[in-house]
Amino acid sequence: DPYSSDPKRHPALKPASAKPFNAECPPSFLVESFYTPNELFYVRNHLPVPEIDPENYELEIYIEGKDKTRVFSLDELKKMPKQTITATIMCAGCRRSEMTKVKPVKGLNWGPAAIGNATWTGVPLREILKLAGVNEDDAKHQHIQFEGVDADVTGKMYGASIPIWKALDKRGDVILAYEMNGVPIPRDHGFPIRVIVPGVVGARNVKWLGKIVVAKDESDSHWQQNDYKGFSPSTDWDTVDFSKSPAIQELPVISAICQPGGGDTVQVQNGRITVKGYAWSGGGQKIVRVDVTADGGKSWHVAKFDHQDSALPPKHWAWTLWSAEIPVENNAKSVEIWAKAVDSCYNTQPESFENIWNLRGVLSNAYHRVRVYLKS
Ligand code: MTE
Ligand code: MO
Repeated sequence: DPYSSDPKRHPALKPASAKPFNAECPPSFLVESFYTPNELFYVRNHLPVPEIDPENYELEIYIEGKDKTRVFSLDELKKMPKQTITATIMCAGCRRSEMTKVKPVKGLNWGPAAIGNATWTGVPLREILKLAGVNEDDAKHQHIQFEGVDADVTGKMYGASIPIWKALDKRGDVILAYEMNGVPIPRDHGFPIRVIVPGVVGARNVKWLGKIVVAKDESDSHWQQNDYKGFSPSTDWDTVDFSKSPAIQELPVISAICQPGGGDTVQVQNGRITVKGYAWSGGGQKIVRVDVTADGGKSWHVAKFDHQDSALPPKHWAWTLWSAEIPVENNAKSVEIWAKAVDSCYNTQPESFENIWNLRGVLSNAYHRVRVYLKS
């Protein structure tokens, strides 16, 4: 069993798949802390968790067109000037289970908790690239490819890439992280080194980083080329052409109600119920407003921000935790609560899933709707 040396997980992580391990915590836990505890942070593994001896760890950097590779040990990386950022990481398939209700899609049945927020400490990628000899003005290099050391039975490694501007721009804040929330990155999240590409879909945040290639082209990995792309609702498995859609990088704005959960019974106090959730947008955009309704949009209530990072867009990488006290109709037995967020580009969420449905169930960011029962 290639998964026999996978780490032990917290019992609150309910597996969507056991081998490889994929799991999220109950959504209500997410709003308990701005920094998601490491042991509750969702896990999305495509392959077995590799066993890496930090003493012998090596990160290889290869620049296409040069005949030498540069190698860094973990010690060397840790001795370099470090940077800490707060960044939310989200899987492209977060909230896929709602899109599936329109029509089945292929993918793990994620709820709203395939997302987490943490501090990440490490070396800025651009410093490493400069040391390795990357020339910013050399137009023949357009992408930075990342390769994990996790491999399938044929020896193929997990891989992804990002455009080179994101890696070289000081404002991009891409780091080779060795700490998550102040401790060495746990094995499930990429020990000993993981690239953090803030504002960009989880899939490009490659864990167990083994190799970086400065290249003309995008990564040719399955996950860059034939997965993690969006399509029209009319595209089906007979007509899909993965080469025609760009790989997802920056994610669109999303929000979710985490407390109460769907089907919960809620105490009404002074004619109101309390609702809590998160909101986040990709590309370093900040959340500027969250609207909540309990009457199908006849009246919208602006949520209060319980925790928001002070960083300005387009460097606002962390989620916003919000809450709202919403009036409910007298003697109503149940209500449906909706939430939608607005980011600093004034982008907002689509109303329903019908017109954003796609065969992989990614970018599933329609209004979040939760039906709850009321107790007076
Ligand atoms: N990196 C490697 N090496 N192998 C993987 O399977 N999964 C990716 C990304 N990096 C993956 C990877 C995907 S799809 C996501 S959503 C995030 O890691 C999940 O990160 P997490 O498990 O730390 O939450
Ligand atoms: Mo993902």
